[in-house]
Amino acid sequence: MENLEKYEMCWLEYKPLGNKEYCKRWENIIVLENYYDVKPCLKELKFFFQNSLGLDLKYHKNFIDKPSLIVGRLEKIKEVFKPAEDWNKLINDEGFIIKTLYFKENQRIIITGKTFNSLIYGIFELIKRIRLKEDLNSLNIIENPKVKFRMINHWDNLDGTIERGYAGNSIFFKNNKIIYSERLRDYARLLASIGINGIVLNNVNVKKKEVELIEKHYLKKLLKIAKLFGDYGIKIYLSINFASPIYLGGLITADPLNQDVALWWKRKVEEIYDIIPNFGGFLVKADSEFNPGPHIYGRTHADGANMLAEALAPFNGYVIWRAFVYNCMQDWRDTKTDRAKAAYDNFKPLDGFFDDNVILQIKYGPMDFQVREPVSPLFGALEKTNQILELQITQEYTGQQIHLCYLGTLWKEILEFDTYARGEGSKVKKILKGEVFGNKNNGFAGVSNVGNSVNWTGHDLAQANLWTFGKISWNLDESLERIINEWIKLTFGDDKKVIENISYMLINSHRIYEKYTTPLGLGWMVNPGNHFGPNPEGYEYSHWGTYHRADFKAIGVDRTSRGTGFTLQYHHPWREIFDDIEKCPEDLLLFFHRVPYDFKLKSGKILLQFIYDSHFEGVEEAEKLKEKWLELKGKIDKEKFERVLEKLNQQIKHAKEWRDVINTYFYRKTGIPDEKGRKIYP
Ligand code: GCV
Repeated sequence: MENLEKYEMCWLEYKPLGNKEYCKRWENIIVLENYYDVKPCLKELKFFFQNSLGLDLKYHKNFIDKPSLIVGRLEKIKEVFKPAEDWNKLINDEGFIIKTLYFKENQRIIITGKTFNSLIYGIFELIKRIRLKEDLNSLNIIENPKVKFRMINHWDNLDGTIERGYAGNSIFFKNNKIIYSERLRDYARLLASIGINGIVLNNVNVKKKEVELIEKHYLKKLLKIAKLFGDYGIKIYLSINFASPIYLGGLITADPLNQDVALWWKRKVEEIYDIIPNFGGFLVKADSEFNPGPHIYGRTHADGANMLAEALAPFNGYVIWRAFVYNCMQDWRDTKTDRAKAAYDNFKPLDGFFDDNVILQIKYGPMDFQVREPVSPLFGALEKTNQILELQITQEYTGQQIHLCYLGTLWKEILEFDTYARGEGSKVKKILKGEVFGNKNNGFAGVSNVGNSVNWTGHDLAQANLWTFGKISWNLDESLERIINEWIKLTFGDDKKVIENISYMLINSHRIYEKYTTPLGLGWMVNPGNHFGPNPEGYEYSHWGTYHRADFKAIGVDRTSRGTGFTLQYHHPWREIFDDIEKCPEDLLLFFHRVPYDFKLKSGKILLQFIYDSHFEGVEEAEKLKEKWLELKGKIDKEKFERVLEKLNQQIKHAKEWRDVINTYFYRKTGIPDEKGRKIYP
């Protein structure tokens, strides 16, 4: 087993707590299950008791006449205790119950649920509650995850690099080999503690060596990883190359309707499950950014996905098919072609044609994880298709884990977006919960921000993004205040000032980043390729386009019904709202409209002045983030404090660069000076 570098444990750092005496009465645990079936949870609890409480957890197979914790699935609990209400009805398959009760002459804390996953989540919850110093005498917790799929997507390559990774190299792969290390167990613990139940190990761009990951020699190695994650209730999935029958099978086609191709996949899937019985399924990026797919054979995405789904169905496996499909070589000078329309145009006509074990994975916006985009119109358009909301935890366009950019605020807005698909109240979160269209195989996928750096995420505060992703995937209605508060307490302790200042920093950071980079829904303006740093006319795939089409008079893309027609993909009243320059939410103005620089905004400012002001304010507010952090000196572990400070310094420097480059660009384009007379040239 390879030993990786030293690393910390994020929110699972079990530091000594002062409440040993209080917890001592809970050091006995009655385990109603076969020890090996619940070993990971028991080890977790034991480890926590030792490290944080200085207590030795004592296991018992039989009842004891002492206060005790009792762990077991509902079917086992029933043998020893009959609750007044039917607990079965209170929870779903992965839900759990933690209750403090008095029976058989002693106080007991029962941790139960229907499955082993429930017990894992229950144990982590109990540990959390003890660490948050909650009253153990009156626990009455009933928790159910609201969606079935809570997944992390790694964009890790076999050589150890990570596409859009900003926290070191892969913890799974190195030099075309699979790494098996204790660090993986710790990663599984971190993920299980936030309710994650699926992980895609490799990049969606499946090129070169990665195609081979579904070959026997790799599968055998992956088995160990699948077992390890399986211990924590997490299934592993793999991204596949749609043309694998050609690359690996020697066939001359990958046409999904060709019988040999279907048979090849059937055999391949049988082989996979033979080696890895708890395999989750495939993630597929097809017909996008040079990845092969069914289009080349004149077939649809449904043809492609269903062919794979049929092979996976006997094993309860899933095909997760990405909706991020667009023609990256499209000509941006053609004002009718619009990348924003692509996902809807590709997938809306296929609604109802996908098999039950196919899930469409849809990026939150119609473009590509920009700092702000409208919510993809596909949410609300697909009534008969299972859906996964894809969020990007890794900060590709949001500061690459050098800038502090907490994404929970943005994600909450996305979940609260009302699609009006079935009238008012058809929010994205309700669609995912299956409350609007009734699809149950829904969920979340978060593109991982984790690598082998000491703190896992590069920026210490970027851990909050991973934590929040798990928390909102579990409970889409959870308040951000609670999510943030708990994370800070578990990671940095419960000092009032620490909580106050870090909360401030997290809650405001996305808005601040947006202000000094690309406000008003502009997006992009980054260097092509690495997507970092300002480049107002940076355009990905050619030299003649810009994403915003700025000239000396106006900026923005007319995506209204009079322009590219993108607004028509939304339901009423969004269509009309987005269509109308006066009604369109200002933070998306330039996404939907082409606007002259002297257009008056609601504040009375002209557009250009808003852009100038926004960039100046953004920098000032980034400086304030640093002040807030400096106030915590002495209250935060020294190494962490210095690490974050270093990042904040870089952020401020870089924010100034953004401010100067963007403001100068507009000044040069328009010749309109800043009305406040501030220096625009760097
Ligand atoms: C993994 C964007 C990113 C790519 C990423 C792609 C995707 O284009 O820049 O790095 O590829 O999205 O989500 O497939």
